[in-house]
Amino acid sequence: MIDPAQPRHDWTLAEVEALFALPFPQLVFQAAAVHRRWFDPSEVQLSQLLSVKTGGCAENCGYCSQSASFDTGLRASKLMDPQVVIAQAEQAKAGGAQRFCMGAAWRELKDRDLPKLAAMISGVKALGLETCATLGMLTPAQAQELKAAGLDYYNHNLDTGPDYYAAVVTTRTYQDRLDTLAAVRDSGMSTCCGGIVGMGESRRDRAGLLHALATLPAHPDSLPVNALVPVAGTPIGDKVRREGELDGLEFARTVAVARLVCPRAMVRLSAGRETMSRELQALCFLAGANSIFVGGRLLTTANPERDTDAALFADLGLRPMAEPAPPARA
Ligand code: SAM
Ligand code: DTB
Ligand code: SF4
Repeated sequence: MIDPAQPRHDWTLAEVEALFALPFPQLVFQAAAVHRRWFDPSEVQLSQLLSVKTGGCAENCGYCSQSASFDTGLRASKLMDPQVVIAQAEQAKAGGAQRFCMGAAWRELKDRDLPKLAAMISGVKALGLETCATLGMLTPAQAQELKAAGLDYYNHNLDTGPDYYAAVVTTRTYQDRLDTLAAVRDSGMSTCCGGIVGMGESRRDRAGLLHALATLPAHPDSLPVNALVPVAGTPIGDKVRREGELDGLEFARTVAVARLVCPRAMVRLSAGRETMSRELQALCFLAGANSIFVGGRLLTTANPERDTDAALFADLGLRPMAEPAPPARA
């Protein structure tokens, strides 16, 4: 008999769409059951972000405040000094973060920046934090150097389903993203890969994204589900501000399907929590989300303050994950 909680890599798009089409209570019940099979559902992994190089990015991702193609009023800045980053990581750790994620608004990593990044990464790791970075496209050699510097996770999102991708970004291909993910996997680093929901895509596109993730050679160890933060001045942000945001129930469905198709991944309730009700967040935790970003800032936009999340956790009986689970290569 097929065990629905065992990781599979042979999902068909039709099967993923069928999960989306389940009656909502049935979908959430199934996802909650699978969640319990692999994790303690009261535990949530806590990551904190820092933008170590902001703005002026050469890519044209239609949702992004940091693309040089759009006027979002954001001030670009240079790569931060490692000591400044390490000091911020220390504060993040003192505030309860378990993983520290350094983000740079780059199309691809340049070799000349590697020494500074290596100093940053090894300094953050020496604090006893898990390390993560998101620096754009990587070559296999660069992935190996980052791994050698002490990088545990690399974040690189597929962002949306393959059919909607060209409506989001035209300066790189889906295959470019898949190639970087392969370089990360081959280096032995853990992968953090997910996407954005609420960019005007169809349910089939959301299923397409989760199908692409579930049929990778290895499931993502961490799977961020971002709710679009509609940034004024970006084409997708402006369109969503005019036409309305995605229904919360559909967002919760996406979280539940992510849990079902990648059962051992840390499913992260990522961007968009600042404007999400406590009730919707609770529903997402029930539907299998078990990771969040903490601290009042994501990269360039707001996130709930620490005490707001502490109150939510107290009211829901949730607690930070005791020992971050070892990456589950499924
Ligand atoms: N430049 C690198 C890259 O794109 O891979 C790393 C940084 S980029 C900001 C990381 C991810 O943040 C994107 O892939 C996207 O999924 C997410 N993101 C960016 N802007 C967002 C927004 N306005 N709302 C939701 N998610 C967003
Ligand atoms: C991910 O999937 N979400 C994070 C992280 N990976 C790098 C970024 C969210 C960014 C939200 C918009 C901003 O703050 O600029
Ligand atoms: Fe650049 Fe990343 Fe923003 Fe795209 S999402 S414009 S690659 S910073």
